[in-house]
Amino acid sequence: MKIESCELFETRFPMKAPFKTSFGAETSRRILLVKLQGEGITAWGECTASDAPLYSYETVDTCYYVIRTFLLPAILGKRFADVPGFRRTYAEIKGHHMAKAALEHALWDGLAKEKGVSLSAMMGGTRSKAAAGISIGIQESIPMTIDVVGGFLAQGFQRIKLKIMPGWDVELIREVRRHFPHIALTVDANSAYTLEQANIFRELDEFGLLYIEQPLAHNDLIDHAALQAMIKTDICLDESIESVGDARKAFQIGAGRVVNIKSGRVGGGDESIRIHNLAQEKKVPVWCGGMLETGIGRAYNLGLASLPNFRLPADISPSFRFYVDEIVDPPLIPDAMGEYEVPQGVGIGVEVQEKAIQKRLVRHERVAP
Ligand code: OSB
Ligand code: MG
Repeated sequence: MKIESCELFETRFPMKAPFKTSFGAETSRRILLVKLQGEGITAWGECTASDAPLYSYETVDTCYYVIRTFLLPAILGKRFADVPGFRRTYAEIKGHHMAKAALEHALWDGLAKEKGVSLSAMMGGTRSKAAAGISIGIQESIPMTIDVVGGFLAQGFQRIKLKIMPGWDVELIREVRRHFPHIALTVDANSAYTLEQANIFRELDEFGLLYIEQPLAHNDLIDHAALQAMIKTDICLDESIESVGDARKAFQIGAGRVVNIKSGRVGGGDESIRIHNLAQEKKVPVWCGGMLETGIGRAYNLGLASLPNFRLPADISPSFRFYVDEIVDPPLIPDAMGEYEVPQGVGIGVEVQEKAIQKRLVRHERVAP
């Protein structure tokens, strides 16, 4: 695909209810969308950065800046036959994975459209369905959490993930487990604890969790290894894995036994596949995480989640759960068994509704060489 122009759409989508994690609550979500065009092809990517640098150091504004100032000058006007060639043009730029991934995701969509295949086929996907799990933010009370969990189970979600933080952990999980003794249950601390609090994870050990996601800081691989040696439950790494190199080191020292792959966090689909393949070789299951994406990002995630070693349910809920606006057609919705059909149309397999994006537009720019 030849990159003849890039449009940046900075949007703000109101959320139906706040999504609260150990690092804060979001009540609306600023989302940066990118559109690449060339030789009759239109391709879309979604940036997974948030408003504030709480999940990682990247933000909507740092991504906008890095894309506009450094990445677009490297790629505009050039033709790319594959993703590795695209990545090489900006390989010297350190970090800023979410900024890079927004463009790289769009290139995957564009190349798949050029070849006339689905994103799933182009990435090496082998499944036509992906299991849906759900991530539940911190609620006001334990009884409210139990109601919310019951509601999502009734909708078919195959795995429940509860956000935890100090003071909202052992009691919560004890009660949820008492109500739902047999469900696939996980927790996500988003880095809220330190190794000194290992006793909390020893207590959580008794509840048969599928895994404990990112208990310690994003840069504490060694402490994760120490914690993993102290507890029975598998640790799943999210924030700690920013590259295949991080995954190699984590596996080498036993810092975790499961990986949450978020393509934005690792710089895109190419790096996601490398992590997927290494994990498969090491017999480590992976699953596809989420960053409250719109239908564009969720469609992309479904393509990725169709690869063979994505063996655990994904954090992919339908966009109507968070947003009043739907920006893709058809909307992506799991069936009553908690399974998504992996889109089989060309590229991301959904039609982007630009009018719906216009409604929530904050800033727009078209850049051409
Ligand atoms: O840690 O997995 C996380 C959302 C925003 C930031 C971090 C995380 C999340 C989620 C995913 O839990 C929720 C979703 O996209 O459905
Ligand atoms: Mg997480």
